[in-house]
Amino acid sequence: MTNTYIRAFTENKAGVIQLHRPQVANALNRKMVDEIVEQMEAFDRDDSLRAIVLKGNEKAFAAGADIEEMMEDSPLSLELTNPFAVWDRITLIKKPIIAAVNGFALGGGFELALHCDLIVAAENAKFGFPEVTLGVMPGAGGTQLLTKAMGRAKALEWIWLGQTMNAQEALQYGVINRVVAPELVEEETMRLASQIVEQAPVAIRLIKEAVHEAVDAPLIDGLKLERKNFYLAFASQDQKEGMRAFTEKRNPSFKGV
Ligand code: CO8
Repeated sequence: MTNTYIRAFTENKAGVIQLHRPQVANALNRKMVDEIVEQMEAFDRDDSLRAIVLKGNEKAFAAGADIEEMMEDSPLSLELTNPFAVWDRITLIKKPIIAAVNGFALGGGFELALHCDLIVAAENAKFGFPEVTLGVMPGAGGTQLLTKAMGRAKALEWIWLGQTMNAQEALQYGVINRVVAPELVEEETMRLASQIVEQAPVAIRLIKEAVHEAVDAPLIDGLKLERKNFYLAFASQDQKEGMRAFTEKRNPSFKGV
């Protein structure tokens, strides 16, 4: 598929996806979401890459679903085309995904950031679900992911009121990871990515799976998965390398196998 609404490139073992519909604050139309997901999958399959970074521009990460594209939908057209099902594929991405958020992350744009594993935001970033002001509600994971991140009471308050939260509030409630000056967002994101890509990739992916399980599964299932993944890590050469490097008092060199 030719990309129309995103730019994709690689930088220091990270695959970078830049949302690129600047004339509409990166509003997400359906082709754009397809492009994002397919590019994430391509980066996930690429052995030379160890992390994925998603970013917008200075003004907006993404201002939500494309309202013009959506406004004439009917229940049946939505049911038959099932446009939001593609989002589930993001949850199958194994590599770490980091969002770099400048400006607005609203509606579907906030949902896209919440589908990422880590979020680095600018001090002036604005997060929110304005759907209620349009007579609808979040539809690509917002009610679930925000509630898992910040708890029921605050999530309901924010989604019901359609208010935006600033970066400090989002940080305080554990929704995002780091807040930096707007001009430093990309640098900080790439710095975080560069630290992650130097870790043992097999361990990184097993950790991602286990931590996501902690959010979604009963404790006993999470404990079982963690144990299985711990044992599985011992199938990797990187486990031998990591422990040998420790005993030899040198830095490990991880190969991802
Ligand atoms: N859809 C379509 N066009 C948009 C959108 C959008 N979500 N957001 C902004 N635009 C357009 C504007 O219409 C405007 O176009 P034009 O220049 O032709 O008038 C251009 O982008 C620039 O926007 P503004 O002039 O409004 O710029 P401001 O700086 O004044 O305001 C805002 C920026 C605050 C982002 C404002 O544009 C805004 O409130 N946008 C709408 C935000 C919103 O309501 N988002 C939720 C949409 S519903 C949703 O996301 C449902 C999720 C369902 C699942 C997700 C599937 C992808």
